[in-house]
Amino acid sequence: MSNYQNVIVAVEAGILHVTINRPKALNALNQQTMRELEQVFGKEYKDSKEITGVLITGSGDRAFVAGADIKEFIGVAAEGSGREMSEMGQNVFFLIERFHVPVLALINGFALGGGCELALACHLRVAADTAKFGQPEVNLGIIPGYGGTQRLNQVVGKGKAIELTLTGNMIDAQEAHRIGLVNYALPAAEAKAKAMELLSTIATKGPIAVRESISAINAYYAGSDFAAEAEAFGIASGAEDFAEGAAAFVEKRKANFKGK
Ligand code: CO8
Repeated sequence: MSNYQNVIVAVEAGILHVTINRPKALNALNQQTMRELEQVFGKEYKDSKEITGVLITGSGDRAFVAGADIKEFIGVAAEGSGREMSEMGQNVFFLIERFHVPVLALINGFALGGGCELALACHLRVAADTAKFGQPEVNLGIIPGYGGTQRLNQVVGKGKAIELTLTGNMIDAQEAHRIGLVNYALPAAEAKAKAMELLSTIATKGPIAVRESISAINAYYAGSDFAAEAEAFGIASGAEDFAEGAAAFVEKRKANFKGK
């Protein structure tokens, strides 16, 4: 097994458990973590017959994933490579979306920005009732860049996708369930049992049927324009407003945007 720093990986009874493990940063996705997810889904377990499903969650009781690592991203965006960063992240999440067995997100706390996008790239979402969801990128002067502009539309429809993306407002697990963002919202103690029940049920089905169902359902959305998202992300992250938005986050104050 590969040596991972920021994810905990274990196979139990045919289920691959992947835990994002940076609790002090609310499991924010830095580049190292993204590379490790790429290794897990794109190499180590790609087409593995040892597993029938994947459960992905966040370490600790506060966060699933609170987004891309804002502090790390500041320097990279300043170099003008926001578009490439977005494309790299999109490619990691494609590995998840196109995985040969179902990937279920057990959302145990904040699922914000890239964290909500990670959950959206999974095939199934089960939330603890303490979970909170949102695309708060606009508060930083940027936009979702890991597929959120495309997959939020797919999962909840354009009306709610636009509202969540433009307001940056957080919603709770009950509201996320009401709008179809998660399959289930349950008390924390029951959420994991539900997640395991779903994966166990699917494990009894024909593996080829499961794999081909994922592939065919994904095919319906083949016209989605992830390249447009990466381009738009590059424009927003290259603007002065993002430097202000990111500084405001680090300094724990409200951003003063100038539109340039
Ligand atoms: N990145 C880096 N550090 C983070 C992040 C993050 N996304 N979220 C939280 N942290 C850190 C905090 O800075 C803090 O660290 P420290 O103790 O050193 O100050 C620690 O985690 C705990 O967080 P808080 O003290 O802020 O905890 P609160 O309970 O007060 O607040 C919140 C919790 C509401 C979740 C708050 O932390 C927050 O708003 N976090 C940021 C959420 C956010 O904006 N996410 C979107 C990020 S942008 C994004 O995901 C874009 C995706 C596409 C990128 C494509 C190219 C890279």
